[in-house]
Amino acid sequence: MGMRTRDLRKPRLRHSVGVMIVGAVVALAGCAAQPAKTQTGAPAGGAQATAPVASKPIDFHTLNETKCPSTAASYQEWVAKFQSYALSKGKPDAVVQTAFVGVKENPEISDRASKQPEFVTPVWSYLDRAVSDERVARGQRKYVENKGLLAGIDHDYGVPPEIVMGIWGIETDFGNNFGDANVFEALTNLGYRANRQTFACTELLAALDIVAKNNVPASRMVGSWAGAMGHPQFLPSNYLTLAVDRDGSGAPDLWDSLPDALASAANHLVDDGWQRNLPWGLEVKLPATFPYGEAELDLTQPIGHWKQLGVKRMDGSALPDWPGGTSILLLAGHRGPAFLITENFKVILKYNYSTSYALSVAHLGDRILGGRRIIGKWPVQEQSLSLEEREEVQTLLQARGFEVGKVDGVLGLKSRKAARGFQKELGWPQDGFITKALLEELRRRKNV
Ligand SMILES: [Ca+2]
Repeated sequence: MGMRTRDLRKPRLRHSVGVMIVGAVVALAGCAAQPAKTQTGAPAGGAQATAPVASKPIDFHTLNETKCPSTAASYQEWVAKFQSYALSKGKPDAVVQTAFVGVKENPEISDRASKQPEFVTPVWSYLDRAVSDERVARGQRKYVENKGLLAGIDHDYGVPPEIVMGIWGIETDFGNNFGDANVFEALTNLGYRANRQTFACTELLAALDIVAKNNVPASRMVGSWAGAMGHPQFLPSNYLTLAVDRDGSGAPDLWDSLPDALASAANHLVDDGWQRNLPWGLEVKLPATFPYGEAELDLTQPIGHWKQLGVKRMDGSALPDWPGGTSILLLAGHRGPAFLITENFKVILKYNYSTSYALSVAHLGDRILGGRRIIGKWPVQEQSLSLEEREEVQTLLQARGFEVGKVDGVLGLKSRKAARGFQKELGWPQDGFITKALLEELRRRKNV
């Protein structure tokens, strides 16, 4: 998959390789969005005391790989095969040799990448953690410290300080936590065991290009277990195409230069279509008669449409006159908060395709700049569905003739549409929110 051609339905594989759930409940996508996370991996070339599998490096010069390796008998063999492949792609021998010195097998990385979560984190729990009061306060301090830089980025890129701060805060807690996995180790483990060979090979080749350009030494390229690096959590391919050298040192430095890191994040958004002077959206009040079937990410309308339906700002005043397509977003059904979102919200989604992520970025930024808390009440009493139950919902919807796509426990657009169809049969509000109560109705009507 070309990293620059994507649509909204295609996950970008930034953080949670293999697991992207969008909708009522969303997996914690950004590793840095989980304050209690444990980082895996160690810098290449570091202490090797805990290598779980003792195997000798294989001399890749003896191999003749011309394709991204799909299988290997061992982790070391996968690495050697990849190195041989990289040579065939014209990467310099010395770079291919040194970049992988000390990388070791890390089953935790591949386990995290290939597992479906048993329970997905509800959006309200995600927000509580991602936009904690502590993080807002920290963000406000960081904002004051970097006000000049942020104003300059706003001027040059049209991405306002609150959005840059939101991305920075959610991705890495303002640089507090950008992961300590060496990118070569992280990606080789994904390639070897996590069934993400194409992704791993593409990004490893890009990582070698970064080293070959003498931009960054391989050992300094650290980030998340999924290969996302530095303050803005860029994949190596993002670095090559989107990272900018704002401090004039001669190369983009996403680890130790805030001007480079934050301008690169803004540049990434601009590349995805960020529009100057267009807010991400705002929380809104829906009228009791609102047709909930119209509240979906892929249904866009000019703002006048929502005005006509009686949608208002939370204080009861009229909606602003924003240009372009807008959508109504309900992340927890008709009882939860509602948001009017613009095309710029969808640009944030391209940075990391999770609606909980994008709302956290937007809300954290607003809070840092003095905006208020979300007013609507989340339905916190709703229990999360287990993986088995999510698959059961999909199977039962399918049995009733609704199209859900793959039965995989991922409740995306198709599953929500199917749920709406069933809600219509029941005479329920068609919000597409898949709850325990919906599952119970499906079970009850199994043979009807
Ligand atoms: Ca620089």
